[in-house]
Amino acid sequence: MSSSLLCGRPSLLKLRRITAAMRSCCSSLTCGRQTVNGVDLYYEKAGSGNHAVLLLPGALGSTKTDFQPQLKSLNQDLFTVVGWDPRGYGQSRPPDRDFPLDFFERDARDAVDLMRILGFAKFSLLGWSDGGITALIAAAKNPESINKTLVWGSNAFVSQKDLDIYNSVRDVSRWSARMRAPMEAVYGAQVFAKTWQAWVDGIAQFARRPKGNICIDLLPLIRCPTLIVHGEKDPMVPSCHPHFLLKHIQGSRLHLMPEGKHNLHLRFPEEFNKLVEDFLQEGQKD
Ligand code: TYC
Repeated sequence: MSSSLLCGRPSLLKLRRITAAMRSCCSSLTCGRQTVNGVDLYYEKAGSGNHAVLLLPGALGSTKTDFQPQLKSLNQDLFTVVGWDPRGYGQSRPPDRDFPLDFFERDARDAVDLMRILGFAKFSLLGWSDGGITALIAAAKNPESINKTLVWGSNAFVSQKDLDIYNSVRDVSRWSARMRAPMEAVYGAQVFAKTWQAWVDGIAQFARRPKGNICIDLLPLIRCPTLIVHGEKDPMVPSCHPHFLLKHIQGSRLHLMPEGKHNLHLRFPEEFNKLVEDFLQEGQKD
C-alpha cells in the first residue's frame, strides 16, 4: 500500500480506498492527525519497537520532505518512529506559520505534548537543523521524558556569518529548481517564497540578542546521551556550531561525516540510519 494512499486529508472516496487497501495488505506506515495545544498536527508512524523516536524536520520541513528514508528503513522491530509536521508546516496547516521570538520553544512544547498524547511517556529525539534546535530545547526542558537526543546541522546561536548565509538564501527564486521543487510541491510557489522569507526574518531576530542566543542557556540542562552529527561539507551551518554544542552539552559526542553536506541523512541514508541505530541501542537492556 502506498503511503500517499494512507496519508493526507482523506475524502470519502479516499477513505473507501484506504479501507479496501488495508484489507489486502498491512503497511507498517500509518498517519494521523492529533489536536495539540489548539492546533491540528499531522504525523506519520512506522514500526512497533519498544524504543519510541520522534523525527523533527528542518525549517518549513515536513515528514514527507525530510524523513522518508528514516521512516522507511530504521529498524521497525526495535523502534517506533514518529515523524511530525510542526504547526504551520507541511500538512499541519492551517494555521499559517509565524515566527515569534519563542517559535522554537513553541515547537518543542508541541512536539513533547504530541508524543505524550500518542502514548509515549519516554522517547528519543532525532532533529535536523531547526528541528535539532527544537530537540535540544525539548531535551533540556523535559529531562524525564527524553531518552536520547541526536541532532545534525543545528546551531544554538546566530552569528554575523550565519546572518550573511541566511540573507544569501533569502530569495528562493535564486535557488535551483531542484532545491525548490520539494518545498513548492508542499506549499505552492508563492506561499513557499513568502514563508521562507518570514523564516529568515524569524531566525535573524536572534542575532539581535546578546551572543545571538537561541538556546545557549539551556544546553547545560541537557542530561540525556546526546550525539551531534555534522557534515564537513555543510555550506549552511559553519563547523563552529557543532563544536559549540559539543562543548556545552555535558557528555555529548561529535560524529563528523567527511562527505556530508546539510542533507546528509537524505544523501547517505544507509550510513546515517546505521549511526542512529547504533547510538540509540547503546547501553539499552532490551
Ligand atoms: N536551519 C535551516 C533548516 O532548518 C537550514 C539553513 C541553515 C538554512 C542555514 C539557511 O543559512 C541557512 N533546514
